[in-house]
Amino acid sequence: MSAKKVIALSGGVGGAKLVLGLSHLLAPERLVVVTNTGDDFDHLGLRICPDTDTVLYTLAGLADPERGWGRVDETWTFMKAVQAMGGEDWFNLGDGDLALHILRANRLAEGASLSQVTADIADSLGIGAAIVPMSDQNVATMVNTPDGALAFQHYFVRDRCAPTVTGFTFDGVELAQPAPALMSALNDKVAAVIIAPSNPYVSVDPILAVPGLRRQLRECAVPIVAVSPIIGGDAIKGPAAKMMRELGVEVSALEIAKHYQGFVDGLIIDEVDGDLAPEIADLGMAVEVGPTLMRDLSDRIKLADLTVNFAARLEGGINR
Ligand code: FO1
Repeated sequence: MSAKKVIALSGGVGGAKLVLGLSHLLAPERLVVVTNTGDDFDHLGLRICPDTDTVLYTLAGLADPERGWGRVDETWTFMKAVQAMGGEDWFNLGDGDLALHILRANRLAEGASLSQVTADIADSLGIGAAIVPMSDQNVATMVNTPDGALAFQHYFVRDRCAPTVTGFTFDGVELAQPAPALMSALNDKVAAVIIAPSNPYVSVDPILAVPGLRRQLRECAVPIVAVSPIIGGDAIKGPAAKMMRELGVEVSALEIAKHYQGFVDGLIIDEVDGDLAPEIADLGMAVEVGPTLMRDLSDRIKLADLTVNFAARLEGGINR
């Protein structure tokens, strides 16, 4: 795959784990990580970008290993003070995390774009890979429920994913354009597009909903491979399995394959799901079976290696 770029589409915690593996495998100038901004929202006067920040903290070695989001060794003086003054306290901003939020809010207020600010923060944290929010225009994932639509963080954090999900909309996406660094990556030499094992409905679909992006990724004419976030009929973290049940689809890697059918060239599924491989292949995509559970750094690097090699094997063999 030489010096060509690898474009990875990622949500938060699960996606960031594979991205970390990729960052150990590829020279920094070869890795372009496109982050979901559908989870972003304004809170206490600050622009919060959870998935982008999770990727930043993970690649900088600053992420809290238990929570997955926010910074390790965090302190919570700010939140305690907010609580004491009767402020909104359902969304936790640690003291160190607050520093990032204030720096970002300042830059945005000065007129910098989200992708410029993110690139500068990545640089300041010593991250060599390009971390690119999918768009500089605001997109807001809305979770539809029988009682109406909920803003994503209200659904996810405030209501702890309890409401029943009936569907999703990505408010503002029709006016969104791919971020400039993503546009230029698409025009560079690309080796592969990798979809991290992130929630397909609320982490990957918002990225693919940016007008023209799905087509532009296909037009790179390189293998597009996804890693299933469903292992053995369950999601490792987050509400993906609950969402699938509520949407009336089977919680299985086969359903992930159906979701990405027509867009991806290959899907990596876990060894425990190996018996699904023939049915997935019947959908018209290549299947790779391997260990996809990422417990430690070594697992992350191994899965990244499997993913990059799978894509490399598909190169040239793609029927487009
Ligand atoms: N997730 C929570 O479950 N509770 C929180 O209080 C919370 C705060 C938070 C602050 C900054 C940040 O970047 C992320 C934060 N997250 C929190 C995680 C985040 O909202 C979700 O994990 C993602 O949006 C889903 O990918």
